[in-house]
Amino acid sequence: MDQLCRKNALRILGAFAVIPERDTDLAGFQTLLMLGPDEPAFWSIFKSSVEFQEPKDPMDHWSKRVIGALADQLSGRALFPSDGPPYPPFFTWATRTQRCHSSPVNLLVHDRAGMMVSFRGALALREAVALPESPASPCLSCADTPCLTSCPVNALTPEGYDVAACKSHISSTEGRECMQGCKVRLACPVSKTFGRLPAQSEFHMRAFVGPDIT
Ligand code: B12
Repeated sequence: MDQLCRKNALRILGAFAVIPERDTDLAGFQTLLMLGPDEPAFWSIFKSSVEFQEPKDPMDHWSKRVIGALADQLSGRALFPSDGPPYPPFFTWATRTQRCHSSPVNLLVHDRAGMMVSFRGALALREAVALPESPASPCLSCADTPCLTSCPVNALTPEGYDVAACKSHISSTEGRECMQGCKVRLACPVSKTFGRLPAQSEFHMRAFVGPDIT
């Protein structure tokens, strides 16, 4: 399964066993796999795809084609974070894999991707899959907690996320550097080893801010 995902520049970032009484939207499936980009290979594969040329939501369209095909091949079902509102609960699902945890500023942190974790989709499988033990949250051994002090406008705090303050700063000249990737997410010691390319981070930040930025 991992090989199949990696051929498509995706990695299994975690999985959990479906609980029928709780996961009523996943009736008939036993396992949920959560898929994210295989860095740094992902960006060059995406850039050479037909979807990259599309003017709107090219990465979501790429994800639907590639993860949709994987689901067909495995007789499973593909689910996408952008399908909403209402959105499928990717944040909660991520924590259920026990490989993602809520960081001190709420954003997710993953054992290998750190706070740069993101999902391209999830695959619901009909069969039960043996799941490995999960490592503890990297935040438990993080002495400096740079995520708490790295946002220039203090938009990400334990109390929540000030979306307006974040957007207004990164749209201004002073906020240029944030366009290369959120400083909070990049400050996470685990994120530093993940290999996400600045060009890919900029692509996401542009999508987040919207078209009003030059
Ligand atoms: C709406 C949304 C946003 C909104 C609102 C966020 C907010 N105020 O909470 C906006 C547009 C602002 C946003 C921004 C970003 N988001 Co967002 N977002 C979502 C989305 C589509 C839906 C969340 C939701 O409402 N779910 C519905 C509820 C019912 O489900 P839930 O998952 O159980 O809800 C939990 C979360 O909302 C969580 N939560 C609580 N506080 C916060 C704070 C933040 C900042 C986030 C992200 C989540 C979060 O608590 C809820 C209960 O457990 C999810 C994808 C998804 N389908 O879940 C991505 C998602 C949470 N976002 C993600 C990302 C990557 C981002 C950005 C970093 C994008 C970027 N620039 O690259 C930015 C953050 C800004 C920055 N500094 O870089 C990632 C997770 C990243 C992480 N490490 O945690 C997700 C999972 C999408 C993905 N494809 O992987 N996002």
